[in-house]
Amino acid sequence: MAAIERSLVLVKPDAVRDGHSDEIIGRLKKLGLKILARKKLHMDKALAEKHYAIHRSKPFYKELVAYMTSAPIVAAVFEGEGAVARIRQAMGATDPAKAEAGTIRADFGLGITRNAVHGSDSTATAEEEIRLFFTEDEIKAGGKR
Ligand code: IDP
Ligand code: MG
Repeated sequence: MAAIERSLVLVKPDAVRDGHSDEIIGRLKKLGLKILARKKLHMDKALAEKHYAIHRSKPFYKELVAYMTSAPIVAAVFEGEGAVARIRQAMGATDPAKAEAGTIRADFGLGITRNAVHGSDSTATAEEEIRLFFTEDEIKAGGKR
């Protein structure tokens, strides 16, 4: 049996703008994962730079930070057995053009930067990312669902 894990999911700006947040969050809930907190927010540059710090030296970093701060996103904390890998699988490959049919990125991604969704890539980064976006009180209270 896989361990109980938490993962941070972000619905990216275009997907929020186009009204896909509930569908995307709903697909992840259908995996049997529990949602511990959810809120809509507009990321500022400092938050985006912290969240994507690992990509600071990549050629796409500036564009990525500009994109993620361009309009509101929806952030959510999921919990469940093997949540990190199961969410990554449901998301599909980073490039929507290469994502498997039926995955969130294949269905809603508009390009490699505008790829609809973020999901933590390990349990360690999940905990770091969750702390950037949510206070413990928000998680206990369930945030705004
Ligand atoms: P991931 O989101 O699938 O984990 P990462 O490699 O961690 O992919 O990249 C973080 C984000 O940066 C991606 O979700 C995507 O929005 C953007 N990105 C990644 N690679 C590229 C690229 O080659 N060009 C433009 N944007 C990219
Ligand atoms: Mg990543």
